[in-house]
Amino acid sequence: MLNKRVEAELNRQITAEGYSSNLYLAMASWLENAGFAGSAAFMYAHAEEERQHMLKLFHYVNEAGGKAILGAVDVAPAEYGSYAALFEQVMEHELSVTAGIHQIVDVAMQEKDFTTFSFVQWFVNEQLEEESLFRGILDKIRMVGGDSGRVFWVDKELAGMAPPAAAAE
Ligand code: OFO
Repeated sequence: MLNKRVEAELNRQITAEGYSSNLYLAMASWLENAGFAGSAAFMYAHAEEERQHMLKLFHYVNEAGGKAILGAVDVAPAEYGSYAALFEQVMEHELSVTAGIHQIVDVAMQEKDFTTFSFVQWFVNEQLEEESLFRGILDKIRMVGGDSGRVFWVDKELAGMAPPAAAAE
């Protein structure tokens, strides 16, 4: 049986990953409307990836003898101000997701739930990768000083980072 405190943490994270997916979908829409096709494709793909994170947790909770529940997912903002401001918000968001993952690790340790502790290491590593990915994108944006013309160069770079199917649409 899954420890109740651990189960509550995992379900909280399921909802958080659901919000990540919503947020990146909303950001993809903003980017597409602003003419940043490459970044929009990248964000559409990333929204899908967040949904996969949500499902990975969802299946684990049920497999471990708990009950997976997707809670109410907040509506993501429709406005982001500027290309640079949007990616600043992504970074901030990923840092909050990392904190949520670390909280699961902490509670799993407290409850001596070594199975969940082991399972959640995948997410610990994934967050390291995501933070590094978005920090790299922010560095590029800062390099061009947020200049609207030159920011399209960053957009082209992101087009190359989106999976082919997303970039083709
Ligand atoms: Fe689920 O990794 Fe980003 O949020």
